[in-house]
Amino acid sequence: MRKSLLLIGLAALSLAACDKAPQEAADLKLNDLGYFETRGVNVLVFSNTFSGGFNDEKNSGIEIIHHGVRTVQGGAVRLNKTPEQWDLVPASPSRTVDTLNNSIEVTMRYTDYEFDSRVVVTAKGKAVEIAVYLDNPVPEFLAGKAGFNLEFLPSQYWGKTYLMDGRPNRFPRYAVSETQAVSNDEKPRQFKGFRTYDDRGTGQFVDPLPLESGHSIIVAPDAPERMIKISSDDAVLELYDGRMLAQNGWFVLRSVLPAGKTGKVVTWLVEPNSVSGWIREPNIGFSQVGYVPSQPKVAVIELDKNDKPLEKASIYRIEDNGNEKCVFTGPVSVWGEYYKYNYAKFDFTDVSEPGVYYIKYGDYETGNFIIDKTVYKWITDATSDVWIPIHMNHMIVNEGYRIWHGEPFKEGYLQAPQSDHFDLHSQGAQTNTKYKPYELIPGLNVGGYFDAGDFDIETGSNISVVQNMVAAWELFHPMRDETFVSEEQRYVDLHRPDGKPDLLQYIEHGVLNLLAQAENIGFMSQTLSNSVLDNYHHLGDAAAITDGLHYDPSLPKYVKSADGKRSGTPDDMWAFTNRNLNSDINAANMFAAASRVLKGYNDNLSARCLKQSKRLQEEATKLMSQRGAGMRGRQGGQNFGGGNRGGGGNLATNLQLYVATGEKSYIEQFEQQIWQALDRNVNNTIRTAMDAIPHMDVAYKERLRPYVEKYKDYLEQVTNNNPYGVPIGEGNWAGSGAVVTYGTTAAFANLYFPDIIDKKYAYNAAAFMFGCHPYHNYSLVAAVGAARPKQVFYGNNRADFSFIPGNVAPGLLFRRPDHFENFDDWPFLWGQNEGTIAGNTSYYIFGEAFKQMAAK
Ligand SMILES: [Ca+2]
Ligand SMILES: [Ca+2]
Ligand SMILES: [Ca+2]
Repeated sequence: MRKSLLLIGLAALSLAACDKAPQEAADLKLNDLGYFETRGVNVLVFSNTFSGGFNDEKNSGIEIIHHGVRTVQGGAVRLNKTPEQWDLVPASPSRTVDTLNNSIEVTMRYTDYEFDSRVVVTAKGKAVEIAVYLDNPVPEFLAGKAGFNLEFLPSQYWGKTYLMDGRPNRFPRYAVSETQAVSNDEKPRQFKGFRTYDDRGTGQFVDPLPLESGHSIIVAPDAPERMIKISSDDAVLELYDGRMLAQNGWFVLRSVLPAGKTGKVVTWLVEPNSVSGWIREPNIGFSQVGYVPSQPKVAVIELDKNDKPLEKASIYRIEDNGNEKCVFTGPVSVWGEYYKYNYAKFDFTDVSEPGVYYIKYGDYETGNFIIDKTVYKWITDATSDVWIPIHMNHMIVNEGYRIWHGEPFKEGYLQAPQSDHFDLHSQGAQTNTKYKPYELIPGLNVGGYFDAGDFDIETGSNISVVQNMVAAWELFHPMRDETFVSEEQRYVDLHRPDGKPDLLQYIEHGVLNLLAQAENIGFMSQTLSNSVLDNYHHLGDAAAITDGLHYDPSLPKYVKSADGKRSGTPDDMWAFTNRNLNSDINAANMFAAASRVLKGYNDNLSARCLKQSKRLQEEATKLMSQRGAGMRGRQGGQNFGGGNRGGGGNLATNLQLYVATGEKSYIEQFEQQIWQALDRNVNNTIRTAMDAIPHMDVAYKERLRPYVEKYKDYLEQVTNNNPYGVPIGEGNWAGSGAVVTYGTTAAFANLYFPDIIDKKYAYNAAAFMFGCHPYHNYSLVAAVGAARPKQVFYGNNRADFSFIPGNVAPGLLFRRPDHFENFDDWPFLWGQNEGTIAGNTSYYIFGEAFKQMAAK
């Protein structure tokens, strides 16, 4: 099929003989939402700006959503041939939509170089003209460097062909083209002056050379849904492969801006092919994990606005002789519009007999799913047996024949000097510790969990990890033992029982690092993180990030001392020690809880936890009252209720300390605070309030009832907000975390108040996570969902287009103004595909609570 299309495409272009050129499509028009639109083609012009938290997030500038897939982005004046994440991005101080002239104008500014430019995009029939204007010539340093760039998603173009001035070629599957080494003096400044590369003492950076150049390119003539024609009379088009510098690079088409010129300096005509009469295939959302017989079962069908909803859909059963039989046909009810698509629902709750089924909607058949009371039994195992132990820092982690990583950061952590950072941290002028900048802080290279797709210890995340695990232990006592953990050997072996419950070992491992911080720093650090950007973006074995040798500035860079213990390479990690009292309070809360759980398992550690809990609680409370009203709780009402500070401590901490110590003063303070907090915000506080139920009397639970009723109103409101009935976030980081939190609280509310809170809210959350969501219907949890989990995630093995089992993707990323997206062939967009240790342990707790609820 592919081959014949290719032949026809080339023949049409070169011979104009058997003419199968695309049929005429309607012209591109500027729509009410401020982008250019025709059937299957959306051209967005800075609907999404380069203002994300992490510089170039590959989500901005001029973008093309081509037959439902955002295959092109990054259209802007850029300073690099193939921009990396930390290369400078332009601010866009103004954006003007001119409906009269069918055009959008955006100004761009690079403040580092006082360089301004404008881009005007105008609809011209089936194409857009992109024109770059300069009011002043390109600054001298940027002449020959600054250009207009447009980036193409590698996974949607590799293997496909292109024609540059008629010369046929193919987009490479892997980056193997050519580069040159150029003096660092010629490199445009990177984000905050950091450098993404280690030049190994050469004084040179790597500069990619073009794959092709010319005045006209047709990309993907062999794939009508991806075909785009681009031409320029006044500029040369150069095609680059961004993966030569960074695995997350895209194919880049660019034209250098001419030196010394002003006015209209570069003009491109860009014509994305529109497949005549194209209608996006329905996305039939259902739970890939399956359903228990008694639960509601509703598929959500996402439809192109040009599609007509069918009246009925059916359920087929796969019988034990392999035959397929229609067992249920029911009505499809239209839900309505939600952003760019139409939605309909198909309720097949009546199908409850255990078995293997699939959904048939018109000609579309879904993958199969199971109905059985056991389907949720395994939903947390990949997370607990594989993802969590692989993220144990300062350990060797083995699985069968494979070492996931060696022992990282053997040289320990240095006191951070005053500095900025690339992962949203900084170190102030004061260290607040007894250590001088660059001095080794002893004892920190123990325990703890990698943050996410990176390898730092985010203290806040690690605190919530221990809290999540303690909660899971106390509520569910999972005795699962599939992991061997030896802190003495610093060795972890997956799938090897060692007679100890894994969860207790994981709590111990988290606590070891946090205690080391409290004891050696005196309070909680912000983070233990990379000191240099050129090893922050590491992909692969965590033990290879640093050289394992203490940094000795008296040695030349790249040189080891004679005894082999020190090196002149400044790669040691840093501890960032700005003191955050909220973090200390959270840690006090966590240490109290951990102390309780570790008692009888590791008494020494338990006692140290309790000691640090009390000390941090007292110190932080005292310092807070000294700082007075200037100090605002940053963690929101749940963790730091306003108005309670004078009373000392926060809600959740007081509860934890009461449970740990039995001291009445803590619970009295908790009781003083909880009702006010519930009055202020029931949705954020109800979970903490329910956590107290096992430790309080019956009257307490009864007094909670009206708040649970109020919480139900909120659940109902969310249920009707969108077709999926869960909170759907629209931030730069997609919203799975909020869905998991929503589902967890709803599951606990059902467990404690089954007469008020129905199970359906938590079922909706689970279905969303397991495939019933926009864009595609894959399970967002790696390796969970028998038929079709997602296949790529932003883990530390993302360069292999793989995943770490049990990872939970942030999921459906919202792109302004109306597009949800989750790439499953391109792992590198963290806002869609990265899992975090805090998020994945929240999922673990959700899964445990949900399993209990479903089993009841
Ligand atoms: Ca991080
Ligand atoms: Ca174990
Ligand atoms: Ca080192």
